[in-house]
Formats: sequence, structure tokens, C-alpha cells
Amino acid sequence: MSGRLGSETLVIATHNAGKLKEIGALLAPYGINCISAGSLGLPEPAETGKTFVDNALIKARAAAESSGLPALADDSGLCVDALQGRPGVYTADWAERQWFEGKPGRDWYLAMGKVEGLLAGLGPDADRSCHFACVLAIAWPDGEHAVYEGRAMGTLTWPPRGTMGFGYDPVFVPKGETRTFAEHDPAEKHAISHRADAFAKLVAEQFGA
Ligand code: ITT
Repeated sequence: MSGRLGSETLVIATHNAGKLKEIGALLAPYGINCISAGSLGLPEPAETGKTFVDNALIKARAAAESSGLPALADDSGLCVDALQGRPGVYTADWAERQWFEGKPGRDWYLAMGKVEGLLAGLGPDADRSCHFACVLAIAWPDGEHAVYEGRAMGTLTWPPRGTMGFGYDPVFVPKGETRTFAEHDPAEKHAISHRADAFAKLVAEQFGA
């Protein structure tokens, strides 16, 4: 399908403040009226899919059904080559404090440390290649949907560096760079990120731009 996104309000079906900010900035030039799932009080559906596409569609469809509006969801994660693509769709789960401390909430420093600990266990010559994957899904209340996939290739560094961005940004060094994503200002990250790559495909199809 192509070019259906229009003047209707678009629900941004994420409860992640970092993603919400980035998606808002990416959409800003297109004059789309956006509202977040959080501000509508929409519940977070369980992410039971085995792929980024499955989970992005689960989130977009749940928001479209409960709001009666088109909804855009993002499912994303860090895939580490030497860990057979893990944490992958479980990237957010690896930050759950429950897992480490039996408490609710997420701790990204612990999550980055878990990845680093597994790599360290493979020895000093472990392959540190990885990529961020992002799937953006749009669902309409009538059941129609569209899916766009993006990637950012890179390597993992340790210790974490930088204060910008969110999630695993302090350990991700994009290909051809020496700085981590957390050392890139938002505009620089938007030029090369997995989310921007997926968004460029969405824009090409939805807006013909
Ligand atoms: P929603 O499902 O509400 O959108 P979430 O944080 O649970 O929020 P995901 O299930 O897609 O989202 O988890 C993806 C995780 O991958 C996310 O929590 C981040 O830690 C990480 N991630 C995704 N994109 C990232 C980026 O651009 N920079 C750093 N980390 C990122």
C-alpha cells in the first residue's frame, strides 16, 4: 500500500520517552498531528512476538484498535553478532531490574553490563560487531498496515560514553565513527540511526518524499 498517512491524528504507540522524542523530531517536518499512547492512557500490550515486525505490529494494532486512530509503533533492539543476534527482540527485557535485583523498572547500565559480560566471557578477541534494528509499523483502525525496517551497523565499546540519546546509545559506536551514539547530538544521530533509516522508507512510501 502507499500514501495513506494524512490529516488524521497519528497515535505514537510507544511508552519509551527516548523513542517518543526521536519519532516526534522525525515526523515534525511533515506537519502531522501526533499524540502519544501514554497521554491517551492506552495500555502497553504484551510483546509476545518472536520478531521485531511481529512486536511492532502488535503495538501498532493495539493502539489503533483502542484509539480508533492510525497508530505508529516502533520495535527495535541491539543485535550482537558474537551473541547470535541477542539481545535482539529482548533488548528492553535485558534491562529489567527484576532480572538482576528483583525490583520493578529498567536499568540500562546493568543491561549494557550484561552484554559486555557475555562478550568478555568470549575472550579478548571477541567480535564486537553489532547493529541496531528498528521496525516502524503503522496500523489503521480498519486493519490495514504498513511496515518499514531500518538498521545502523556498528561496534560495541566499553566503558559507556556520552549522555545523549537513550538505552544502549553509550556503548554503540556507529560504523565509520569513533564517538558513541550518546556522544552524537540528536540531529547527528537522526542522520544515521536505524530509526531514521526505517523512517526514510516510511516517508518515501507515505509521502512520496
Ligand atoms: P515501547 O515498546 O513502548 O515502544 P520499549 O522500550 O519497550 O518501548 P522495545 O520493546 O522496542 O521498546 O525495546 C527496544 C529497546 O532497544 C529499547 O528499550 C532501547 O533500550 C533499545 N533501543 C532501541 N533503539 C535504541 C536507540 O536508538 N538507542 C539506544 N537504545 C535503543
